[in-house]
Amino acid sequence: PLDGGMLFPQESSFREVKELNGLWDFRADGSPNRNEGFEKAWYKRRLTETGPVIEMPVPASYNDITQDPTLRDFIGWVWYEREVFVPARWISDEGTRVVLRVGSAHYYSIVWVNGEKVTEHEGGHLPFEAEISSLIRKEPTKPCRITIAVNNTLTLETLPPGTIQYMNDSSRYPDGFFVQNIDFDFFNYAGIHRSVLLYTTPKVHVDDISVETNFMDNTGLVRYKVSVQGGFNNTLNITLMDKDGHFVASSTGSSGGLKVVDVKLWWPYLMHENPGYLYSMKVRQHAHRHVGDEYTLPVGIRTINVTNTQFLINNKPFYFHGVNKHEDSDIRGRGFDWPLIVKDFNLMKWLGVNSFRTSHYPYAEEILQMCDRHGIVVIDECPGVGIKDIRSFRNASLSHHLVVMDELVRRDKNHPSVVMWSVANEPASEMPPAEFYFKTLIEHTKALDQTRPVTYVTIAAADMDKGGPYVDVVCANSYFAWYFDQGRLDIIPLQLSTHFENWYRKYQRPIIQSEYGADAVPGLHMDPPMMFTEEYQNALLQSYHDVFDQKRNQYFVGELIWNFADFMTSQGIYRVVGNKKGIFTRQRQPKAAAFLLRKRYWRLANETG
Ligand code: GCB
Repeated sequence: PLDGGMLFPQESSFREVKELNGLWDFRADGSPNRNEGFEKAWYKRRLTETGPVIEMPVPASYNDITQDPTLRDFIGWVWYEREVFVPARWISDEGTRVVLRVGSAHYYSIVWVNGEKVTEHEGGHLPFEAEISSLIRKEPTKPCRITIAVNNTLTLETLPPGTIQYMNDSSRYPDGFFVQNIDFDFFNYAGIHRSVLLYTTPKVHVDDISVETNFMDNTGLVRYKVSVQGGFNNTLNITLMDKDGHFVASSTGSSGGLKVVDVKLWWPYLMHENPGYLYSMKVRQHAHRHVGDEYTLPVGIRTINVTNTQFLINNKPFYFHGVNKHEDSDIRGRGFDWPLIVKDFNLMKWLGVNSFRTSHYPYAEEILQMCDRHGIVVIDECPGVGIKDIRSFRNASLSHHLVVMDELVRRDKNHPSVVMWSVANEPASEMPPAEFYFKTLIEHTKALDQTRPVTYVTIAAADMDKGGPYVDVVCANSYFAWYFDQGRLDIIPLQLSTHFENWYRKYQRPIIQSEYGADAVPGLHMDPPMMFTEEYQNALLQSYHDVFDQKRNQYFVGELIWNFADFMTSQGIYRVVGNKKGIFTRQRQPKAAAFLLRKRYWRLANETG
């Protein structure tokens, strides 16, 4: 189990937050073994003293920031550094705990403060932190120097996996030439992707909170658990307030239940006129002669259940009409960007989207918080993508995958918008070791969270898929008339119906079309439709929709288009400057398909409630 909680940093009368975003000093370690930074201990002095640096924005992927193709395609360690003044009151008050937190960095990170290593973390897309209180008190008047080394090298044990291939044919490649092979379809953007923060808590502090919600008739129930660290004999007061700040219920102690009369449930957008209703749960901690602490958690009261044929939210059938996304945009790569996030929410609402999947990795917490508030339903996916090589099913890979699920559930467990976990995307689930792998992974995830269904997204056929017996909902991708039977739109009705029937007959589980789509280069037109034109994308979607509508009243519970927007991939003959299956361009302008989908989604919103 993980050591401690990972509450989203928050300001209160007892806590402060200081953002360290902006320009950092930066250097990629271009030495042949990529190891000069460690050999020469770059973290011991200022980065400017050990060689040339450039300015690098944080948060952002570093790949598309400069004009240098070697940095775009760089593999190995890059070094970030900046100095920060820590407020004197944080240093002088021994009762203040100072924490350094990185929202995410891809892929492997090591962090030093004033030359002393404070933490390291494996994996992008999830936060990590280190308490640095005693360190900064050693040299109270000096600015504090933060160094972060980040390595994007993927191996068979990383998530996603990858391999490095050395090209030894000296008649074709220079000495030391290597490539990184990956089996997933998006650019392996790297760097510090989310905010770096310093934040404080009191020494005795609320470390973690978990809530589980339920209701019966008009009465809601919030069961909670709070853990406190840094001291003994604490008193905990829990108060639940409604949206207007009115008192609803209270309790004391580290675990218990709160009863909510005349409960206002958390409903998805378009299902109810008050979507995304959130109560606030204020957790107050005080101990004799110690400063108190206070943390407020937004709480949505709702239930999730799955039957053989339905996905139920608050006991009502929910139909997913939504999108798959990426954290991806021009220049920033995967870097956190508020204008982009808010624009994407506005586009999703324009489309009538009620749900999305965080393909193919956990998204920023700020995005999930928006989903909570707006009532947008989320399938929360871990970075288990591109698991195609049989060696990626070995124990070392599985162990890391389990840890990633621990970290993901720890971070996202309290979001009402998250209704299902996806432990992987399109693994080689037809291979024999996949059965044990997915059985273990899914059981593990269910043990971490008993309130949400668990799935992985498959591309395998029902009779081949080894993990099928363990998922609660079948999430099936298919690319009929695209990767197979290219150009033959007429085969879709037959192939898609057969595919669904096979899955349902075998497992009697609800089915979601978790991906389908076609590339369209914006502005390319042809009628009758041809592949890569806007007309072909439209016609393909339309044929899929016809089948969805036939199955909708049976066991078919959702459709998620691939993809919301065009996104960057590695270079290859299948991709014309990235994947063009977006219904919006990468710059978020609509293709014809966006209008088709908008019409459909608003119709579905009216029909499915
Ligand atoms: C898939 C993958 C997705 C790709 C998509 C495509 O099945 O899950 O990551 O981008 O197909 O366009 O090939």
